[in-house]
Amino acid sequence: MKKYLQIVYGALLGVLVIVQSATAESEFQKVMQKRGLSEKDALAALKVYNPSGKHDEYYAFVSGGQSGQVMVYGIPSMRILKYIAVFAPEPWQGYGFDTDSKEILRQGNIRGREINWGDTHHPALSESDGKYDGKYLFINDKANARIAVIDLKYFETSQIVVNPIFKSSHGGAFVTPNTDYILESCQYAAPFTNDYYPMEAYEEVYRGGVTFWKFDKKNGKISQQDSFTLELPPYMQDLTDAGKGISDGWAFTNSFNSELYTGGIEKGLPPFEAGCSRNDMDYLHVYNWKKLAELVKDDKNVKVINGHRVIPIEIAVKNNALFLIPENKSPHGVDVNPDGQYIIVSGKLDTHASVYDFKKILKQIENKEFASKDSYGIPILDIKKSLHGQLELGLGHLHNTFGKEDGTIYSSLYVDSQVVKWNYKQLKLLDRTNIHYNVGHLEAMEGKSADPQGEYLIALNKLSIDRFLPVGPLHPQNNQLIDIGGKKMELLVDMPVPLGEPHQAASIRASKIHTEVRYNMGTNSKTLKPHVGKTLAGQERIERKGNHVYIYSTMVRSHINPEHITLNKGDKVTMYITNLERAQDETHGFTIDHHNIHASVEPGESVQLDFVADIEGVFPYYCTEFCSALHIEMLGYMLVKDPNKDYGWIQKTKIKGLSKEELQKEYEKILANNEATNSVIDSLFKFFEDRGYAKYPTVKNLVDDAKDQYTKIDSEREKATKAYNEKNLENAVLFENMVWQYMIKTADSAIRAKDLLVTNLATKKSAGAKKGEEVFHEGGCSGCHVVGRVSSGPDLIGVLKRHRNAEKWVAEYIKNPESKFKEPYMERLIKFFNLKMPNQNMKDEEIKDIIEYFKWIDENADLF
Ligand code: RUQ
Ligand code: CUA
Repeated sequence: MKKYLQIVYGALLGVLVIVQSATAESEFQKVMQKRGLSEKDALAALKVYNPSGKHDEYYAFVSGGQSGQVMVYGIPSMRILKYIAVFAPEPWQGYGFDTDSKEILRQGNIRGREINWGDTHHPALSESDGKYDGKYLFINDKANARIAVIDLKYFETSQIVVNPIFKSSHGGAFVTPNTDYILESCQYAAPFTNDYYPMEAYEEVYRGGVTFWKFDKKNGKISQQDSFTLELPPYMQDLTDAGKGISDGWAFTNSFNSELYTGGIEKGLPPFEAGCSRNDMDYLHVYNWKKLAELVKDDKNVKVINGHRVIPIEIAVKNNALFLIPENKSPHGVDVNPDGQYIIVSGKLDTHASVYDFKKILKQIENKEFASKDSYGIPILDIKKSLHGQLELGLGHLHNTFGKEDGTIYSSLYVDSQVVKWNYKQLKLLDRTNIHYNVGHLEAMEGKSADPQGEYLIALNKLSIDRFLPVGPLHPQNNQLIDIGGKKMELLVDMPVPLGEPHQAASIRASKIHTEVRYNMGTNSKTLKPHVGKTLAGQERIERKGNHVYIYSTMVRSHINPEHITLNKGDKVTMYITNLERAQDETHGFTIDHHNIHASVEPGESVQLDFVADIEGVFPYYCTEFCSALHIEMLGYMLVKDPNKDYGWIQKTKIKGLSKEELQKEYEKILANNEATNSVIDSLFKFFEDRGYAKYPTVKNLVDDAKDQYTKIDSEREKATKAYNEKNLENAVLFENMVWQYMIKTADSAIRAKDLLVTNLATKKSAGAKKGEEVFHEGGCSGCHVVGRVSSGPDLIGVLKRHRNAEKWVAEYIKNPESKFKEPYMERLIKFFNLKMPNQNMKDEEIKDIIEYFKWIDENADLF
């Protein structure tokens, strides 16, 4: 009998589980149905969805194309985290609008001209031993042959260098395995000097090349005087990659104009596109950069052009440092595999991918076994003897990225709109998937490093056509995330990119990036040194030297000091602003109306603004970041008067103020108010101490911030008391008001800290209690009930103890409130709150969960 019962009980339990999962499933299916999603869609959503607060596994740094900046998003969520301003002004970051960032932007001036945009193509992460180290990011500007350095501690551009001899550059930025050099190859050949030469001089004077930018990892800067260029024939060099592992010390650059074609469509000649693809073969350039770096030390080996050292072709050839290997015509990407033995060249106009074997290349070089020479005297290796093999992939093969398993590579097919997975060692096709549409670059996680991580792949598609809501003829780009964790590739999600053409992405495991949350007080974020205008609290001042006015100002929630600046028309103004905040994410922005200036001043940062006060008038200035409840009050006035004008007619107008008695009353009122607020703060601080808040770093940060605000009260209180004693009631009221402001700021952080601390301390909610909490909020209960406080309805702490047989009573009451209205206790409550609880039509299951939630509340009653 007992056994029989056990079986029945077990069966019942089983049914219960099934019923439960069936209801869960039906909820799931209801949503799927409503949104028209397949099971595959739902699965993809689960793979990319980050609930609030959950971080991504990888960062992707993506070139912003013609926007001239770099975009940062997270993988797998594909949510944009930041745009890093690089070659173009970015007003919301103050980039190009404050003096310090202008200095960076203006490092990119060319021949005295301001260039305010860039065509960013290839981001590259700094490497140690061929692996990404998370310290720096580099990016090229194809249009103006420039390279920028971005410091990944701050996600800010810290340097721009202009190539002194190239007029355009595509094959950058690519780094050597320890980031000794950043490689930048030229694209459209042109004379190295800045002089005019007709197209007829193409073969003789126009040149291509590769620049080796010397990078100093310690101070994070490119040293221009230690950099140099290898001269190359005008073959229109395209992409580049540095060798690693066994090919460390070498680098590879392909090209697309072995024809040396010069165009001339307007003269009736065939266009470039025809002329540059007439030959069957173009050249892969193979060169030994370590040897070149030695050669350049001897002045005899270099010619100096525009102040920059260039190693001529003949010198490189004479020293066995430069070779060519034929490659199928007009290739595009060139990628060295993780261990450095294989070099994969994309076909573009040929359906084949070519896999070169570095060991075979090196053997020919060592044996001086050359097939021929080109017209510039560069030895040409035999293609057959250099190839490991070729594999037919499809049409429009542009780029490659490496997978985690040995030999796996993913390639993009622009024309076929596909990503193919294959094995470059076995020359075997493994899988193929459609993308939307016309993919250029692609990036598997850390896929170009010596240590690829696999997992996900992004396809950077050039066209999106019908994928998104239409926004006019200019469509967004489409970055697609593909799951490559399994045998088959699975498309997960599309991400519209509302920016330029994002060419290439570089991805890195999130745990490798270590950013700062604030600057040391008074830092120039562009030099990371103390700012000349660093101003601490109490040092605010305005100094005049002739007609140049220097303003040393500070910003802190929620005021700007000074608040009045009076100038003479024509004054030159240098304004320094220091953000005195230490709290995470408390940025202030600054602008003065009508003066085209803007700064974003991050915690601890000092910035400089320069302008001329050349128009008369009254110009409000204000903080542009919503930094506190009193952000809108964070303002001041710049008043510019004309020194040659007579303003004598302006009468001082006086509005009748409050009477003494009224002021006294107001003063007392605010004192009482402050006292009440203070006791709330006291209880919060006591709560923190009692609960050992310091063990929780994020809570501690917030509490420190609260305490920091609180310390500012004393001096305001002193001023208030002093004013009161001097019978200046008006100021006494105002300073007490300031006390209150600091209390509110204290409370603001403290309440956030308390919520966080409570989450940390509370017992774990059961599944039912969790559900119940959701229902409680979504069902509208929280509209009247606040846990821990009497609000428009009673506090619910202890609600399960206030009635006999309370669980049953509360359940019945939620189910049908009216049934209890006549009970004497309820009659009193209804009278007190002047409200009757409405029937929210809760289901039994929901009511059960709410009661679970109430139990949890009672368990943690002392936390509220
Ligand atoms: S390139 S889409 Cu500018 Cu890297 Cu090939
Ligand atoms: Cu500071 Cu708004």
